Amino acid sequence: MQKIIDAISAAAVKIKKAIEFSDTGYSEHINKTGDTQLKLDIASDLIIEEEFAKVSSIKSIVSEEKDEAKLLHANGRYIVAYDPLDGSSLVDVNLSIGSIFGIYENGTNGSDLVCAVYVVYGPRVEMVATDKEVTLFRLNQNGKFVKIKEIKLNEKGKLNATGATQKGWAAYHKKLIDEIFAEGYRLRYSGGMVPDLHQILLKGGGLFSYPATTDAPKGKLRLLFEVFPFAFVFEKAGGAAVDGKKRLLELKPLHIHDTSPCFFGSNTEIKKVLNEYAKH
Ligand code: P6P
Repeated sequence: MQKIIDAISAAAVKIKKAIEFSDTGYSEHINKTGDTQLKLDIASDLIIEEEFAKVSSIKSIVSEEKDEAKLLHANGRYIVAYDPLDGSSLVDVNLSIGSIFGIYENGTNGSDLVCAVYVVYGPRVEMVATDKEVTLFRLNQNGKFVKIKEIKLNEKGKLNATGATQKGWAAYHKKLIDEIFAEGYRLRYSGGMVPDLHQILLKGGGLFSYPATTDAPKGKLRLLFEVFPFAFVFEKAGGAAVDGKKRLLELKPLHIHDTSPCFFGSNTEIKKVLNEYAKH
C-alpha cells in the first residue's frame, strides 16, 4: 500500500507543475461521462498511469478519463480507481482542484475499498491518506509530503456545501437545505468536490450534498473514483456518508462509471438528511 501512496505523491508533484505551466485548453476528446477532456485531464491521467505502472501490486486501474479498466500487472493485488484531475475546468479561474484515488481489493464495490487518498492543488498542495486513520500531509519546499496531523470531524459542524442546479432539486431537498441554513450554517461551495470536502473536514464538519435532480436522477458524482473514496474518508474521520437512504459504501455499482446521489458530513447533519429522505 505504501508504494501506491508513494506513487501518488510522485504523480502529484508532476501534476502540480502541469497545472501551473501547461496548456489548459480543451482537447477534441469526450470521456465516458460526456465531459470534453481538457489537455490537462489527459496529461494528469498519463502522469498517474506512468507512476502506477511501476508498482507491481497494482493489478488494474480505472480512470475517469478511460472508457474501460486497464490491466497493469496480472499478479497484482489491488485495483486503483481514480479521478486524475477533478474539477479541472476550475483551473481557468484559478480555483483549487484535486485528484482522488480509491484502492480496492477483490472487487470494486464500496465494501472492497481498503484505502482512500486525495490530493488538493491549492495555495498549498496537500494530501489526505486514509486506511485506519485520516492523515493530512503537506508538500514541503523539497518536494516531499510531510505529515501534519490526523483529521477528526466534530459531531456537528457549521458549513453547508450545496451541490447541483437548485432548479432541479426535489422540493423536500430544498426544504432540508433551507432548514440547515436557517440554523445559521454558512454556504461554502466552489464547484470543486475535493476542496469543498477538504474544507468541511478541516473546519470541523458540516454537510456536502450532491442530490438526485430532475436532470440527473442518479446524481452526477462517480461512485468508484469520487463518491466511495470520500465516503471512506468521512466515515474514518468519525462522520457519515449516505445516498439519502443508506451508507454509500454498501452500494454495488454495475458499471465503472456509475454515479449516485451523495451526502457527506458530520453525524448530526447526516441524521437530518436520513430523517427527511425517509419521508419520500
Ligand atoms: P455542479 C466537478 O466537475 C465535479 O465533478 C465535482 O468536483 C463538483 O462537486 C461537481 O462536479 C460540481 O457540479 O453541477 O455543482 O457544477
